[in-house]
Amino acid sequence: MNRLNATTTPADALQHRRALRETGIVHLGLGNFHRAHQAVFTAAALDHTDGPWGILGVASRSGEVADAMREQDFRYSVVEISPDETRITVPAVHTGALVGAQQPEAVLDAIAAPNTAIVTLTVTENGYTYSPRTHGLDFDNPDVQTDLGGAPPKTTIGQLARALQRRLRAHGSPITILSCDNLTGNGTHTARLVREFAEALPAGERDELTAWLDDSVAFPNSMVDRIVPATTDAYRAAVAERFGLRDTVPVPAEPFNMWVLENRFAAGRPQWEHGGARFTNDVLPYELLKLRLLNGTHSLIAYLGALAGCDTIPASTAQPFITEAARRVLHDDYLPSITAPADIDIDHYVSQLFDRWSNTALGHRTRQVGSDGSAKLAQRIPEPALLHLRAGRIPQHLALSIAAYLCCMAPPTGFDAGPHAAAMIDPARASLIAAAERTRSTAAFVTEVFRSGLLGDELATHSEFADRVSEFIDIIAAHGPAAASAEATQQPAPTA
Ligand code: CS2
Repeated sequence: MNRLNATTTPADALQHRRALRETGIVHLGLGNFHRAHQAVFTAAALDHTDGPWGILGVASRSGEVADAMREQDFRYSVVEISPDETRITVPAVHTGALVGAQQPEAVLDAIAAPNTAIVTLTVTENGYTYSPRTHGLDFDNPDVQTDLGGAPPKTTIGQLARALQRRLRAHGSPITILSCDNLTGNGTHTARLVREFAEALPAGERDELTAWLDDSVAFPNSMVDRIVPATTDAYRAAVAERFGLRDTVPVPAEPFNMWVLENRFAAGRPQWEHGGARFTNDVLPYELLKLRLLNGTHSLIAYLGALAGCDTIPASTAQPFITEAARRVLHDDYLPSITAPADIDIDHYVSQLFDRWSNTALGHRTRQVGSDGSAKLAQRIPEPALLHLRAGRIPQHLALSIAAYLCCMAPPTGFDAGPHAAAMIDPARASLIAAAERTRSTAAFVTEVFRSGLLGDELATHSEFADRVSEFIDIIAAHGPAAASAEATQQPAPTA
């Protein structure tokens, strides 16, 4: 079977037909999310208006996607999947692919290149090397220290700071750094981390870089949304069947796609609005809406689902007790913590969420959403939990979320969390297991988890919340996730 490439791409699948002449964007994090989100918006922008907006994609470590993209002339399919239909398009917006760990100098040069106007990031919550305690740069991280020492950078923040330094010395033209990760105030957060890196440099370097950051580098905030599972052979087969072509790196995605950004770009941007992107001066309400209602609830569904033996998110929401827990965490715990943006019809948004989670054709796995919980939950849970706790109320389903997470990571003695929980990858897993082994009771374990700063420091001061987490862990271990959910949902909903 022929390979998908520039010659074989079916004309009606191609999202835009312009010849890409120039690279204007360097993207760090060449994973599925970027390829089904920003790439698709960029293709729509180019379909409307020509511009120097080719994307050089940088994978952090693995060469799998970069190599395949090179072999396919940077073409790949986006397989948009719903129970009713499968739509396949080829965005064709990439002009190159690098692997950061193998070509660190080439990445710095690409960001420093005069025609690069934007660096976009999807490096996941874990990729920002920040301390959950201070939210600042994690100076205890050995990679941060090596990067500060001047070695070829390993961390994203080191990469950005060193590349900006190179750019400043070469020509100093303005540039935008656009985070597309699920972090509150992702642009502001990235700006802070890059600045802290710059401030830790020797005085001469520090002063020139920090002054230039203020003058010439923009860090807009953005909210990104599209459910994008991992690629499986089923999607490769869908492309083969539809096009008669072999694409080894297609990306599955749900039909829904949303992007809300601040319109603060230092050196121009593609007209992403032609793909449906919205520009606003205040992204925060959209970020909180999405991070809490979608991502926060998603985590609870994934952990309860995995513990109940469910492989996928739709299989989980098909269990009435999980849908009920999802409904309650969303309405009782998350919704009161946000102010919905004026143009969002909240009832419609919420009912769409439940439809999106029950997209059975997509097969989004509980282990994918459940992975990296240590970094994800820190973005999703502490702030809304604190709002309730300060008002004297225990957010039952946030406590249940943490309990279910901990049961997946460090299953209590004698409790089998099952294969889906075991398959979740999390950098904190080893230390959570060690903490569970060290402590003699569930309560002591939970206290230690809170004290470790994983969920920030303030939550650790609310022992009534830790007690509830510990009770839910005991119920899960003794009677299973459905019994723990029943216990949580029995508690009355808060009165407004
Ligand atoms: C999910 C997100 O894996 C997760 O934690 O909640 O990846 C989610 O699917 C996306 O943010 C949807 O936009």
